[in-house]
Amino acid sequence: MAIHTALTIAGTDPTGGAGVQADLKTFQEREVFGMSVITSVLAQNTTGVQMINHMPLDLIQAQLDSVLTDIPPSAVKTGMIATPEMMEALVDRLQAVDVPYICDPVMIAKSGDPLMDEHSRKSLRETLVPLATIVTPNIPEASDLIEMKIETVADMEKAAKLIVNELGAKAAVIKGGYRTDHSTDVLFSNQTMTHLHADRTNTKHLHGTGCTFSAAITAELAKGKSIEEAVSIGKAFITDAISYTLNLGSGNGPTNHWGFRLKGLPGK
Ligand code: PXL
Repeated sequence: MAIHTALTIAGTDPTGGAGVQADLKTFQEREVFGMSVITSVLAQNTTGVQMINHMPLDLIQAQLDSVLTDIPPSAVKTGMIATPEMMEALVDRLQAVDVPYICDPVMIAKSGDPLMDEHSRKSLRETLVPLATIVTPNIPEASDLIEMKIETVADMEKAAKLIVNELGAKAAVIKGGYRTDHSTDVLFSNQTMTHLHADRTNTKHLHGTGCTFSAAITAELAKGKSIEEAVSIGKAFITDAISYTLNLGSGNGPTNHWGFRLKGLPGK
């Protein structure tokens, strides 16, 4: 049996709904061996972020070297990379690992707390995005990356195209979760535009949705699936994780990482 492995490079959430913890749970659910490099330790819960401590650059690099010299990942994902220095510290190693790389351009938490410093946005565009197999921004993040207002689905299409054609990523999926009318995601890959539809669930429990969606895509790319297949399975996975809500926490609660098992995924 082929063993598929995936590495997440990201920040933590002690309540387990977002960040590294959400990524590892999602990898496990998709039967991919999960590994992690921690960039920032956060004190946070469903009500917000209480404290953040960034790991020293040499410790981030040492964690990466520990993994990469021992267990090669079949795919790599980055989440919260808070400073330009951290981004620069990752570039050489990301270039050297010749596997799919999923860049989740994490900027703010669902609670509204900033997870990236102001000066990092330009660096993200210049360092990590050009290396990505796929970038997975929500509407505010895509807006920030390409410096345009995004209101309509046509704007989402334009943004996805620009992330590929101007910023140099291989593919981009703009997530529709921030819209109020429908949750259509827009994928631009192989010069083809695809719309992914899902019914909306009326819930405030959306903490970690971005991490979970991009981790599911990472797991499928680790298995050798195409970008289109991986995004389609990721969409089904996050839709079930949202709809089978757990109602945990007093604020914006986590998604249900085993939700898809309660219904089953297409093609599983
Ligand atoms: O989903 C964005 C995100 C990424 N990383 C960490 C987070 C969050 C959202 O809360 O906490 C550590």
